[in-house]
Amino acid sequence: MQVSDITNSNLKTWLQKWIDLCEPTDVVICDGSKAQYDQLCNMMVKSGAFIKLDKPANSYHTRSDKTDVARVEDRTYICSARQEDAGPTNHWKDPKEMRAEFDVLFKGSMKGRTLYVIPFSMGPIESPISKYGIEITDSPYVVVNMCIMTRVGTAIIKKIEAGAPFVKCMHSVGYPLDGDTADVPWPSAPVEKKYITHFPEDREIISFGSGYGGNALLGKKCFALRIASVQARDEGWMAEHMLILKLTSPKGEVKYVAAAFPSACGKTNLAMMEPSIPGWKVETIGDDIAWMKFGPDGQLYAINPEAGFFGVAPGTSMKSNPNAMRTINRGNSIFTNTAITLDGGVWWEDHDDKPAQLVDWRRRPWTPASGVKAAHPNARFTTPAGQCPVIAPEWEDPKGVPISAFLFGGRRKTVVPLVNEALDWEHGVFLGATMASETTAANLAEVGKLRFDPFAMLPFCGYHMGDYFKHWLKIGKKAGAKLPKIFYVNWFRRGEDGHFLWPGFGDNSRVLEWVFNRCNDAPTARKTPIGYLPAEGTLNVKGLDIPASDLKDLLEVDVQGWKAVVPQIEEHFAKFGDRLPKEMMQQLEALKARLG
Ligand code: GTP
Ligand code: SPV
Ligand code: MN
Repeated sequence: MQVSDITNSNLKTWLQKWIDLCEPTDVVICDGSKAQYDQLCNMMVKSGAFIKLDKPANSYHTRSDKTDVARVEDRTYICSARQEDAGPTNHWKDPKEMRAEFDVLFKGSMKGRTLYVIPFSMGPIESPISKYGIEITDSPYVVVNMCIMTRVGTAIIKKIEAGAPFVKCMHSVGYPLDGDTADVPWPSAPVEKKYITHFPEDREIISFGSGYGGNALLGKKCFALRIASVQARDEGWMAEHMLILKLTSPKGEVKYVAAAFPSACGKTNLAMMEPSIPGWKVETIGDDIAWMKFGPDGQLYAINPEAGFFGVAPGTSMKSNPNAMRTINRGNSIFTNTAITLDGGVWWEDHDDKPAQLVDWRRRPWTPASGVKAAHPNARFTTPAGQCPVIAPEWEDPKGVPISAFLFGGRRKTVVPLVNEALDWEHGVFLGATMASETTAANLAEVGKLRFDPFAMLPFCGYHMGDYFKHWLKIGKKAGAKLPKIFYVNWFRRGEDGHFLWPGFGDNSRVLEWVFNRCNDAPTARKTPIGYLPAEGTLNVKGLDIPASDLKDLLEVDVQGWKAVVPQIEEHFAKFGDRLPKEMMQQLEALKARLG
């Protein structure tokens, strides 16, 4: 298929505009076929951008430029027509000025390169919850990753020709091959030239200068969260930074749970966990993003808009996440910024193997004595969701799965208990709005700093966060809605000596069991000033080797600690001015009163 075969004038005009501006040598429309995927991978092996691994099968390794290793929140903009619509938590640029700047930046930006057109669907092509996009990119790395992460195919162009709307996604690594410029294994632009921009009114994304992850795979955070959150607000549904899991009890009863944790805070791990408690089963629907709409029965139905996992590699092992290891060991995966072993495999910190020698992500020889990390902390694997051994059979069901519970959580060394159930929906929205977490390597900035990250959406909400809280409240008021119960969890509480109080990973099934029972109205909770906590002896700790004092700390309400948090919440809420829903201040006042 060629651009000249396209008849939809909206699509054709948009494509031709960028082709004319970027001046690529070639234009290729991607068809999502295995033959095209293999051909692009082989091409990158020849150019030195990819290394074909000996294991897993049909897998590749690549290393980014050392400056292009994570999302760049400081270079991410919401270019809404009015600045106030981007809100206090987003960077904003005037859309006209931004587009004018892009006319300069993109001029000739693809010289010497191929421009790829990627037609993709977020969600199963025929699902009423799914949406389509077209990504233009000059990065073959982006093409092959999009082929794993989304559903790529020319069938989407047919849908658009038949009138389906689509999100315009424009991407260039910003490294033209003009004059004598030689290509490099990972082309990108310096950080001050990087722009990850969103035009919410136009349902359009323009990204320049980075080839990494969410900066470049535009179906993921840019579309499925920032643009989709605006569409969801306008159309009455939800686009959330949430995993979706299927939980089956020993009696065979099924519930679906969605959980919002910030980047690198445990979504992939929880989504495919192996329960440590007998008889319980966890299966995966999605590990990063949930799109949810009300069904006729008043339930919220969720789909995973993605088709693959772009997971954090460091920390992943047979001990922490065996099902992720099994997924990637089935092959067909891409490893970015991990280390490689001398026998053609991959390695990262806390991997099961203990090699004596490696090549690190910076291409340097590495031994355990090197004193540096062999893999970048935000090294990632890209792997097809369909080959996860515990993927739920219904993971591609076009109608989605009914959600019984939402979990919110993050990394909190202190104060926040292991699990806490909201008193009601509005209190649950308050818990989401006041979520805070220690920052991780998923963003290019300081790691380990506590920041408010409402609903794990701080970097991903495409509009004013105060209006986003309002949207959550509105969802709770829908007539006839059967709302999920809301819980707040924290796997990352530490003791004074720094050790994790909770073993986490498979033992998080113990918390899921409590959540499951609470969804069936089990009388296993005690009411506290912050919400419902497990009543004495109702959290299943059978077979768990945990000091009684750690368990006590995990399940106690730290009243003094919460009182100290109140002024921080006040300061956090003040940012939203008159767009903060009054219910949030009422919730804060009620919390203060309950704390005494
Ligand atoms: P994104 O893909 O960035 O959105 O991240 P994610 O939320 O999917 O995080 P992921 O599951 O990849 O976990 C990130 C890190 O947290 C890994 O290094 C894990 O080992 C660690 N982690 C996950 N679950 C737990 C847990 O229950 N306890 C502890 N202590 N660490 C955990
Ligand atoms: C995240 O940072 O939340 C991710 C990785 O899931 S990225 O795709 O780079 O956004
Ligand atoms: Mn994520």
